[in-house]
Amino acid sequence: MSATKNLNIGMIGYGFMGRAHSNAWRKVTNFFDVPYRPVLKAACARDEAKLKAFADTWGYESTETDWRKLVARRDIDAIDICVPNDLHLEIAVAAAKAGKMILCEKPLARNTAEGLQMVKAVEKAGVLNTVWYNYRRVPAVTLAKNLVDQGRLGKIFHYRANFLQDWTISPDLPQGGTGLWRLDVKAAGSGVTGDLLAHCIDTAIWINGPVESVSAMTETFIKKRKHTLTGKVEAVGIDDACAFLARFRNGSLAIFESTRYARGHKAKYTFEINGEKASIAWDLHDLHRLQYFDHADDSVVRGWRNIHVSDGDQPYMNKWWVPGLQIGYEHSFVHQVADFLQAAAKGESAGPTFRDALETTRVCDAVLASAASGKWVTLK
Ligand code: SOE
Repeated sequence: MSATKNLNIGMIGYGFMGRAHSNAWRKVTNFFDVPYRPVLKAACARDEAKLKAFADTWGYESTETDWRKLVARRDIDAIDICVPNDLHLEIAVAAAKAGKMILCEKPLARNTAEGLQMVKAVEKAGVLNTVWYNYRRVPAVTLAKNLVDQGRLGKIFHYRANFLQDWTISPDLPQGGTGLWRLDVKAAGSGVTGDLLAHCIDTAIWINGPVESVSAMTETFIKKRKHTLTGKVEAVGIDDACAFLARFRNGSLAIFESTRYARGHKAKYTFEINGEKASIAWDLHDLHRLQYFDHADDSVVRGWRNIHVSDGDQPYMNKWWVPGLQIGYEHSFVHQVADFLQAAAKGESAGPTFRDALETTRVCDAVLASAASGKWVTLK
């Protein structure tokens, strides 16, 4: 299959994710045999000067300062939403009504009610959609999923995940505005639960199946921060840290922890899965490696294998360099674009779809409800 048709991209937002996604759109045809050639047609944001610089850097053909105008443009096929969470709903619903394909940055929405409206909008309009839970497409993580699906771990007993950071420890850090909207509950919806645990939950559901019930605790260590937009010191509404226990439908027990107060950790996402026959472990700081312990190994050499995921037989790796040469974080986004384009040619959405991602948001809401009530919450 070769890229015979253009797919015109309208990018909304130019922050960290705007860059990660733009890079993926640009790179994909250099490495993957995809049915569409993405064209960076227009970039959209409010700050005209910054937008112009972003558009020039990444090679966007045009700019818009009003997302409604971008969504209304007939020459745009797909809308890529890279703005704070409080704008996801309105943009996605408008884009769906305009018949655009939609790629939405995670988390899908601030809460289940918003997410449900987004799911209904894309399903009613019949538009292709996906949510950028990029870690699914780190080759070592995809390999973990494949090993579990092949039954190599047997019955799963335990799932354990962490996402640790330390960037909000200073009480002088304001909340709100560019770069700091994640600290403002109105813009973000929640703190580490929606921002970081959502990644862990997405991966966990994908690999280990549905979550049945959760019991959580949260803490807001810094209760008041100056708000960048109002200039006033305001109450902090986000969870700075969250830990929860979960039961999965397959009978396994799980423990999840996330914080922005783990001094020394910048983006320490790890998970470990223990099954009857084998265990696997992964660490974002060593993202190209998968740790694997197989109880069936001869006992004299049995032990944890440190798999360097760079062989052509391993997920996505035959598209990159030669065995032994690893890839990194940005490639997970390239993989999502490649899968999205392949699926689009068949008239399908690439996972996680809005509906898949809604499940993660439902678990996040259950976690926050449990932390508020101090009780176990069952997901219906
Ligand atoms: C927060 O610091 C953040 O950038 C998240 O928003 C991303 O989703 C995560 O991948 C890295 O950390």
